[in-house]
Amino acid sequence: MLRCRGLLAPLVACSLLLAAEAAAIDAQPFTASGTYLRGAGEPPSFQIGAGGFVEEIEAFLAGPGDALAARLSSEPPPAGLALAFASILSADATDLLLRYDVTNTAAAPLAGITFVSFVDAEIDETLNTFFDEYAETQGALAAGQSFEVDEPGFAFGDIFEHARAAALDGANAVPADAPDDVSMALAFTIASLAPGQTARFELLLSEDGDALGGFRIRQRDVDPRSPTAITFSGSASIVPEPGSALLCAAGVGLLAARRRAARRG
Ligand SMILES: [Ca+2]
Ligand SMILES: [Ca+2]
Ligand SMILES: [Ca+2]
Ligand SMILES: [Ca+2]
Repeated sequence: MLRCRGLLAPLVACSLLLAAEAAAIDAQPFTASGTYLRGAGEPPSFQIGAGGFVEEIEAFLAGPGDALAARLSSEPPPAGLALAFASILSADATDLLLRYDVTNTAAAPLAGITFVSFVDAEIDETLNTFFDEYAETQGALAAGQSFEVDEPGFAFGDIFEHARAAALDGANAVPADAPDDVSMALAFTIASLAPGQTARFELLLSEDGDALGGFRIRQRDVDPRSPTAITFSGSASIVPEPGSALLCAAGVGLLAARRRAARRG
């Protein structure tokens, strides 16, 4: 099924010049669930590097056995899961961290939770279109991690359907020798989440090549006038529970007290 794309917003020459001079990330407001969609007819404003602009950031979350993931821009998390989102821009504004904390609010462990992050960005769309771009991947996927690069589903790509199904195909369908409209997705599956436990999914969008974990996708433009590269990477982890951290600190304190007592004795 094809998706709709809004008409390209016309940009006046002076704003293009400004965009070309500016670097760094100028993130625009996210929804509470950590998604973003450029308003129809609005000029691009969520900037990455000199010429990159985010069109859409979507997130999907699938619970145990779900055939379709919840699309978090418009749907609540699956039953038994709670979501908290935060975005953190590095001090030099070159890296934007998206942090999705997913907590098991059910009474029983939940097995097989998959989180998918989908990013559609364009590089110098007004200079050379959004479909003269390609992606390259580097490094090795972590256990439980998967990826996909494809046209975002307005023409031929199946990435958005795969993200919705929480089943990415692990292929780059827009490599350097077949440039088109690039979109990127990363997915992480957590084998089991105990009651009260929180899984943390962190995604990084970088304009200077920084990455999280051992795997990264880099979006580029074939036009030598467009040197912007957008690097997308991520990682998943289990957040240590405050209770266990406190217990651990208490245990260390007790041990130190016993050592002191032993020395005195
Ligand atoms: Ca950086
Ligand atoms: Ca382009
Ligand atoms: Ca695909
Ligand atoms: Ca794109």
